[in-house]
Amino acid sequence: MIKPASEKKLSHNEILKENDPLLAGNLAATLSDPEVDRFSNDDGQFLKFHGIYQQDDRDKRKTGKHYMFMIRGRIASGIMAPDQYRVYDDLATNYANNTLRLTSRQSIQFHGVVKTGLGPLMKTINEALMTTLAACGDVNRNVMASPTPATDTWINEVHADSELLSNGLQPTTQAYHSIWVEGVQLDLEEHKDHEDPLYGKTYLPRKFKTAFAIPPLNDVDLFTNCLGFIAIAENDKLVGYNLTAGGGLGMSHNNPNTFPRKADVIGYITRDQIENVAKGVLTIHRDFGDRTDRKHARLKYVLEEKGVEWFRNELEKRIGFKLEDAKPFEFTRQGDRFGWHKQADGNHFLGLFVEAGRIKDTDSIQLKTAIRKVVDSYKTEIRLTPTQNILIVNVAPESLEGINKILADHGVQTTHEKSPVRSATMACPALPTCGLALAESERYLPGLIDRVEGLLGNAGIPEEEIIIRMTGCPNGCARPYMAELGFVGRAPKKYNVYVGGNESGTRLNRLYKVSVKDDEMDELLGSLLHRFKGERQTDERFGDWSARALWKELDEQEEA
Ligand code: SRM
Ligand code: SF4
Repeated sequence: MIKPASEKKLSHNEILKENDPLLAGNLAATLSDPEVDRFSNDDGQFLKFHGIYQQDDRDKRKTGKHYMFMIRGRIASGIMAPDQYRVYDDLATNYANNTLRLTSRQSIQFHGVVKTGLGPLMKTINEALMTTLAACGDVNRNVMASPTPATDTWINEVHADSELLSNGLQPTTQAYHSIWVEGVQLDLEEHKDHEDPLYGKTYLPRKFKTAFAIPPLNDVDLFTNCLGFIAIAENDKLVGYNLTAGGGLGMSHNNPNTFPRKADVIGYITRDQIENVAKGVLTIHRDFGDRTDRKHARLKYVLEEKGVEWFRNELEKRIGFKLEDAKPFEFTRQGDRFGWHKQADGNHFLGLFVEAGRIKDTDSIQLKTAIRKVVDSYKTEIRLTPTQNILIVNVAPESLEGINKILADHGVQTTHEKSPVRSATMACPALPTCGLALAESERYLPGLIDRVEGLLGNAGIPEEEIIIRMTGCPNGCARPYMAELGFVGRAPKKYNVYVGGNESGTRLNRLYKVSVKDDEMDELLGSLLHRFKGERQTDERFGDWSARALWKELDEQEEA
């Protein structure tokens, strides 16, 4: 066992990593043991680095713990070739709960996989040359990048840079391959000195998140990432990136040491410098992040406490050159474009809204079957968006009609027939799978939006778009703190209500009301929407009105 150098005790996860830097635990042995339906709690921590969460069905807790697994892919920029999508779709049918859960970081999760299905599922993903390694854990996670091929001819270069970092920041442990592909338990004694060239023996103090944005679209919610790159083009050529660092949203109720934080703009770099710079930022987190308190261990707290000047100096020492000043940029919008649009190269893409990110078949809409038929018939590339939707891209003009027919035959709408307010929503999974959920989210938000649609109608603004996001706890997985109207679970049927985020994703919202009960929601939201209708300035959005009118009230309350 290592001896902590500081007065404070290292967190338990630090000891686990130090003692088993391969992250192998007892995983292979437990996996092949037919007598057990779960892994030990310590092995549960190692599983995360392999992209797996051990969960139990919280709907069934009254009858004991029913263990199951969530598996998350690592899919750089959310880009999937047709064959890769087909593998995911088959795995969802054969081993998970027959749904694919699109995530807020352009990935896909399987839910409800039992232990006997875990091995075959993981092996198949790897045999299809995909991976789940480092989709979770104290490492760099799935790298996000704007997926929308709308206007810029150089978007592919941004995707290449995103992939470069996705690969370049990957941990090197052999355990992943040996457990999930070869089914072999590594000899830990033999590998006890394994030291990852980038992460060292104990990896990062906490998760690390990276994203690339292409202004004016801020669809990746850039400022919520630990490390961010804002594409800068000159004469229609990508030349470099503004660098951002220190964003993150997770917090805990009643713990003022934890808070959402927007990233700072640090400087400008050229394209050839991104890997060196990314490693510099990541190793600052590795070396200065708080390893004694996992709630206070993200890079954002290093930036907050040591300051941007210190951070820039430390980074320049590590990368060996001075950063240029950031170049001008402007974000005007977040979110996805729905319906058919023309790509810069003359092909077409279709943006499809996926409610709460859940691709499934219901009696009225067979979304899962429809997407699969489109992919089978037209070999289309699928792109996952940062707001849990999908884009079907690179579609030749002559294929549009056939794709529209498949979708229509399965009840899937391709035009913006869903209300604008619904298509701007996101919810995290929460119950019954997430062990941290304090309230419902994915299962609750669609019904709440039915009510909001009614309230918008009553207020005389039925077509208003309001960016609404909900999470079942304050960890912020659907990025509720950037929403114009955010709901954060506090207890069953009780939510904290946040207001004042903006359309460009550049402003954190503020807590407006604490613990609003489900049966108080219509009155609160109805009165806010009526006020908004009456007080808004020309074309003012709900978030901007809230930041102007409601924040003033909050300031007055704080001063009183
Ligand atoms: Fe998250 C933990 C789901 C994006 C902040 N997140 C979890 C876990 C794994 C629960 C757990 O630790 O037991 C959730 C699994 C639930 C389930 O049943 O599937 C979970 N997070 C998700 C996803 C699936 C939400 C979604 O609706 O899409 C997202 C997966 C993204 C991916 O593909 O990698 C997801 N999580 C986020 C984001 C948004 C983002 O990254 O853009 C955040 C806020 C940004 C940030 O990191 O600060 C986020 N998740 C957290 C936190 C708080 C971390 C912190 O700094 O304190 C936790 C709790 C933890 O890590 O202990 C968490
Ligand atoms: Fe679970 Fe909370 Fe994340 Fe929702 S926000 S998925 S409840 S950890």
